[in-house]
Amino acid sequence: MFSTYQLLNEETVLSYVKEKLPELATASHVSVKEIGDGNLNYVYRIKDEGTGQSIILKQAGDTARISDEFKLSPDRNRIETEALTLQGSFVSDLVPTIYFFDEVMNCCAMEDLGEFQIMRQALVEHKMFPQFADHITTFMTETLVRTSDVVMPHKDKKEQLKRFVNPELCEISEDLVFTEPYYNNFNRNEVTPGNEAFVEEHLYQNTELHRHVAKLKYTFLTKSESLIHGDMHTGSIFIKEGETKVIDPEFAFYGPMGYDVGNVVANLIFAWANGVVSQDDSFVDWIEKTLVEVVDQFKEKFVATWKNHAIEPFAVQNEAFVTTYLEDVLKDTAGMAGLEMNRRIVGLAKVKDITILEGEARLRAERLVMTLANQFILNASAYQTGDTYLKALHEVKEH
Ligand code: SR1
Ligand code: MG
Repeated sequence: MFSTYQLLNEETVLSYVKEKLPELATASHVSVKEIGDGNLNYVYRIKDEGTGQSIILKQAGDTARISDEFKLSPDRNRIETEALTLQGSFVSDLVPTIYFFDEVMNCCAMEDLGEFQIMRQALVEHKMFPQFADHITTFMTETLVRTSDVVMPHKDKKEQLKRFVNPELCEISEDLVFTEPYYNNFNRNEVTPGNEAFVEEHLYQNTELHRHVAKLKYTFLTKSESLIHGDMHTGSIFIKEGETKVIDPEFAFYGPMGYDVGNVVANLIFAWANGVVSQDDSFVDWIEKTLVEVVDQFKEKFVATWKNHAIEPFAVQNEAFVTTYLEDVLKDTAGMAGLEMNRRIVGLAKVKDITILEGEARLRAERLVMTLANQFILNASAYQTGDTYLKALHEVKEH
């Protein structure tokens, strides 16, 4: 019945999973609920109400859920499945388990992370997770260093790179992250009334900034460094006390490591800006501590992973190479963080940490984010430690 591709709905999904998973075919009451709240796909929770067991089924359509104007190959579901499988081979505790992938229907079934919460929502509620920095830095260093030329035989890496060519999803980022927020002639931008003059001066008319943004865009286009997640914001992270799972790597491709690390930094800063304007000092303190830990633990674990797994002769024999390499990754990180920050304020895909705020609080939070973003982009090589970020946050907060 499902031998050709069709977009499932709450009715047809039940017949589909019963065909795929015979154990569900005999269950007396199976419930289905579409629970997707992302921009691209359809996500169903399928639950055997008798046993209480459930799975998640994720299907890609041929347009983005957020808007038909994005025509996208449903092959992104294969990329997501293969990326999760590969990441799971390095850090099985930090990703959901995949049960099956169906290349005809462009869907995959995976572990239901029912008791977890999407991290962005948890941060909007000012919840704190002391182990997050440890978990996310393990995820990033393991997945980024171990898929790079430092660790993989170069020919194997090139083979893998082919499997992760992801032109349409990369194009979304090229447009939404690297281009549109810097010009006022893109109708997908939406500037909050009250911040128009700020955006005009600091983003749209800032040719010196544009020079740096162009350089970062070309880093994204050309630096096939590692298999990156490609969309590592806090909406792509499930979290609960003591556990973290990174989901949704459908934007994965061989790109610059700093894009992932920068996304994590940027999304912590959205939560920080929310905390600052809401005057929640203990939440702000936790975010600042976490940001410092993310940068510093990333550095430490990067070196350790490199030392444990490197096979590239220069990486093995030249002690100083790792330091030089890491400096570049951290420079990319700061620049990419700045780009993610500006685009979430001005561009199409905004973030709840900021949009939930009202009036002057939202305007101030946006200006805090854009001010820091431009500093990170313009002076990217200065951000080599957690403390350099902390200093920037404190200065802009006092200003
Ligand atoms: C059209 S997709 C908009 C955004 O949602 C995804 O999660 C990516 O961040 C993308 O930029
Ligand atoms: Mg996503």
